[in-house]
Amino acid sequence: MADRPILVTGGAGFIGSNLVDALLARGYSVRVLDNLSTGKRANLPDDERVELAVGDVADAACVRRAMSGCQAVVHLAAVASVQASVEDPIGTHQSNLIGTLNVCEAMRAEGVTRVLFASSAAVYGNNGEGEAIDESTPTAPLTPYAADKLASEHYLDFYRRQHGLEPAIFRFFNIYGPRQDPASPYSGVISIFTGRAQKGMPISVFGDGEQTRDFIYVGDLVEVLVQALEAPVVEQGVVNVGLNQATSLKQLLAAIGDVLGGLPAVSYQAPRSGDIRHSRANNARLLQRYRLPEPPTSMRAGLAKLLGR
Ligand code: NAD
Ligand code: UD2
Repeated sequence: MADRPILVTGGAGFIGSNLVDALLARGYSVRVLDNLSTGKRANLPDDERVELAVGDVADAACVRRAMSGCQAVVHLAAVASVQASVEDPIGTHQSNLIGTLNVCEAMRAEGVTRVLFASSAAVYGNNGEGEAIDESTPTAPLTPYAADKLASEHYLDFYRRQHGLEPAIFRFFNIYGPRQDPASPYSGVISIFTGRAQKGMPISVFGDGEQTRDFIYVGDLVEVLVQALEAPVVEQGVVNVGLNQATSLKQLLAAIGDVLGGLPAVSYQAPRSGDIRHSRANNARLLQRYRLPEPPTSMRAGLAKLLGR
């Protein structure tokens, strides 16, 4: 039935709340399961079609209750901090892998088959550095965060083979946009740089600033997620989500300076341990299966939206 809600775990977070907005705009009702550890109620609209269930994906009974009556799942809930997983591998494992298993079990019990999963480019580790990474690039997770993302992918594939689930697994590269919380030191670099620049606070670059990332605007990402929810069938195989564009932190800072008309002091510190130097997505499979906005949101346009310019 069209009015059965879409379950969005982590839906009060950065990506999740942007997805909730896109789902509402398409007439869906949404149930959000979120423990508000980094997500915020304020990220969600006051709309009767949005139900917020405050709870933990590590709690099987809680996930089962949230799954009841839903038509599909977008599983975004996780401790999205590499550093936190290094410092507390057991604690973050509860959210980042046990949570995925609880989602799979609840889907099986409730007869829900479509699930979208937020994996990460982190599963590639340093493999493919300096070239466009495609989905056949061998995985080499370097942290508990990346290991739990990769393990989640394998569990979802088990539930596909054994129980008929239809997982659409996306390896997000670096997502930015409104509601990425700059307050956390482990938030995305664009949210930290723009948040500090707007307040005139000094910016710290970890390394020489020549490291590159494949940044994609959150609005473009959620368009793909909605298409994947509505696709008649889900093709097998994980999908990289990026623009196949490498942007260095120095280029990022220049773009921020252009949009804001200047920058605060920028200092260069030691590189962050475990940091990947270059990351760029071969997004051929993404473009083959889904449609990005034409043209995709450029860094300048994305920053202008983020900074309200
Ligand atoms: P976020 O921290 O804003 O969102 C995560 C949400 O999950 C938050 O609302 C948080 O409160 C919730 N959450 C965390 N642990 C939970 C638990 N145990 N039970 C219930 N809810 C819980 O981060 P985000 O950037 O929106 O990330 C969303 C997903 O995308 C995550 O799985 C993350 O690993 C993945 N991802 C993000 C990026 C990126 O660049 N932002 C890149 C790759 C993958
Ligand atoms: C990784 C994953 C990403 C996501 C994220 C979750 C890759 C390529 N990316 O993001 O998919 O899963 O983890 O946390 O695996 N930096 C500074 N100054 C700051 C903040 C960051 O210089 O104040 C640097 C940082 O050292 C890094 C770059 O900016 O070189 C990007 O850091 P990030 O935390 O935004 O994202 P990243 O790539 O570690």
